[in-house]
Amino acid sequence: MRLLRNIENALQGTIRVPGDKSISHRAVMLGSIAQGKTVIEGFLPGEDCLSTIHCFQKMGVTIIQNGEHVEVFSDGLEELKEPAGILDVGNSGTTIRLMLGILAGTPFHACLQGDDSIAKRPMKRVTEPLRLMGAALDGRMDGTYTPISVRGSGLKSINYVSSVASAQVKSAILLAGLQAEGTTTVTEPHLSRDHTERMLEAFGAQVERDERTVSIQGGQQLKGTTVHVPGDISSAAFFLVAGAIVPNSQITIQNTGLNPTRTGIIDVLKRMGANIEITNISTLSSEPRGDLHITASELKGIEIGGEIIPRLIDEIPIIALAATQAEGITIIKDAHELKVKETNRIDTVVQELKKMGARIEATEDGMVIHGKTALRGADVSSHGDHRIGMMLAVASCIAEGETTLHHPEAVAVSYPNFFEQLEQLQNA
Ligand code: SPQ
Repeated sequence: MRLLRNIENALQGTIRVPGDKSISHRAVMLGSIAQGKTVIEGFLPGEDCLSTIHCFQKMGVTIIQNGEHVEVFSDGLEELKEPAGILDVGNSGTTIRLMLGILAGTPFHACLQGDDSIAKRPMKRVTEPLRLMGAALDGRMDGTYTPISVRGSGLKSINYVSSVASAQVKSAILLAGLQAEGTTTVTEPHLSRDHTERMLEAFGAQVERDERTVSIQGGQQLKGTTVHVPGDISSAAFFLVAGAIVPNSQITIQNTGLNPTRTGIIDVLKRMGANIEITNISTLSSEPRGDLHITASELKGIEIGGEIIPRLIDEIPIIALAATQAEGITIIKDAHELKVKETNRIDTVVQELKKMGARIEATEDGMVIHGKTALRGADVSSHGDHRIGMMLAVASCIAEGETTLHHPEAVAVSYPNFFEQLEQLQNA
C-alpha cells in the first residue's frame, strides 16, 4: 500500500526513463540464440525482463546481468539445453509468447508457466500458428492457457494472416520461421511494433518487409552484437501526461525511443493540444531516439481509433487519465486488445478512475470519457497491473486530498524506480 498526496508545486526537471521493455526482452532472446557474445547497454532491469534472462539461463545460456549492463554468451540456437524445471515467465506476456516461437524449433521438451495474470491471457494466438508450422504444443483448453508445454521439431514455413495486430504473435512466428524450411510470411491487419524485425537485421539476418507483411527465410544464423536500448516511450508516457496536466509543469525526458510503431502517444497528446518538442534525434542499434520536452497546457477531447491503436495500446490507461482533464468528450475505440493485457484494462481503468470522480464509461472496444473533471483522492488499486498503478499515481498528483494505492509493487514489472523519479520531479 502506498499513500500518495496531491502535489503542491509543478513537476519540473530532467529525467531518463529506464530501458525499453520490448527491446530489452528481444536483445536477451536474440543474444541467447546468436553465435558469440552480445552486449546490452541500457537494459531494463524490471521484473519482466529478468524473467526472460532466468528462462534462458535455465536452458544453459550464460547471461551476466549487472544493472543496465548485460552480457550474453551463446554458441547459437543448437546449444540451448532442455530445461530441468518449469520456465517461469512471471507476469510477462512477451516472454512466454516469443519464447514459444523459439522453442517451437528446438528438439526438446519445455513447460512454461507464469503468475495468475498470465494464466488468464490467451496463448492460442501463438500456439495455433506454431502448430501449423509443425510444433507440438499443448496447454489448458487445447493450448489456450498456461501451463503450456512444447516439444520442438523440424518446422515448415507458413504464410500466416493474423486477425490481430500483435507484435507478440508476429514475433513468435518470425522466430519460429528463422528455424523453418523455406520462407515464413506474416501479415497483420495494422502494423504492430517492429522491434523484432529491426533487431533480427542488427543480428545479421535478412528480413523482407512490405507495409503490414514481413517475411523471413529459415536457416539464417544470427551473430552476437551490441544493443543500445533507448528509454521506454511507454514509461515516458506517464511523465508526458503528468507534464501536460499538472499546471505549470516542465519536464524533459532524455534518450527516449521514438520508433514510429510506438509514437502514437505523442501524436495523440499533440492532437489533444499538448506542447511537446523533440530534440537530439539520432538512431542507434536500428532504433530512433530523442529528448522529449513537455510543458503543461489546456487539453481537448478527441476520438482515437483504427491503425493508431497498436501504436499506443499500452498507453491507453494514461491517455484515459489525460482525457479526464481535457475539455469535451474523448472516445477510444477499436481497442478490444486491452481486455487481454495484464488485467482487462478497459475494466480496471474505468473502475479505478471512477473512484476518483472521473466521468468515464466502458464500451465494447474502449471507453468514453467526459472532461474536464476535478479528481479526488480515493482508495484505489493497481490490480497487480504496472500500467494501472502508474496511471493512478499520476492521477493522485492532481486529485484533491490523499490517495491510497494498493499493490504499488506492480510497477517494478517495467519501471522499478518510478516512484523515485516522480518524487524527484516534485522536489526539483
Ligand atoms: O509483455 P506483456 O505482459 O504483454 O506487456 C505489455 C505491457 O503493457 O507492458 C502488454 F500488456 O506490452 C506488450 C504490448 O501490449 C509488449 C509487446 C511486445 O514487446 O511485443 C507487444 C504488445 O502486445 P501485443 O499482444 O499487442 O503484441
